[in-house]
Amino acid sequence: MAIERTFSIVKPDAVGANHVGGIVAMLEAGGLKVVAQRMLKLTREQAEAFYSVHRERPFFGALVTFMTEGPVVAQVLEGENAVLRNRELMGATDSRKAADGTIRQKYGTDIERNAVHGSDAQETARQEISFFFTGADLASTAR
Ligand code: 3AN
Repeated sequence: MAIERTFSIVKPDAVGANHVGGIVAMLEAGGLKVVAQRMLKLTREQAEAFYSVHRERPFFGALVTFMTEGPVVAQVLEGENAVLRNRELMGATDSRKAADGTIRQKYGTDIERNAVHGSDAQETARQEISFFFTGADLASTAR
């Protein structure tokens, strides 16, 4: 099994509701290890850049407003098949449709306020990790 890294964000809804610990507990119980983590409040420019793939979508403005309403926790997670494993633990994008036992079902509200972000592929994970973390942040966690 391949040990991978993926990128995760605990979104402002979940940080504001004090669910950071609960979410980290679910990630860890699911086999993922937090190897880097920082809290920050995204600027509008950062949120627009991070979600630039969605720039033309009708929900883009609302998504950026939501992601900047309060602090987020950005994380690098490591484990076997980490990208896919994290997607499984997160559940469906729309919290109303997410399966029982998933993070989005437990801590999210709807398709926008869905508690967590997780990379959708290894290449995206690499890009998203480098958006938020420097080599120095990650150096001490090298295996
Ligand atoms: P995921 O986060 O599950 O990979 P994406 O990449 O399709 O989902 O969407 C990125 C983010 O955009 C979602 N996490 C969600 O917050 C928001 N989003 C996606 N579709 C919608 C929608 N129809 N209305 C509002 N927000 C949406």
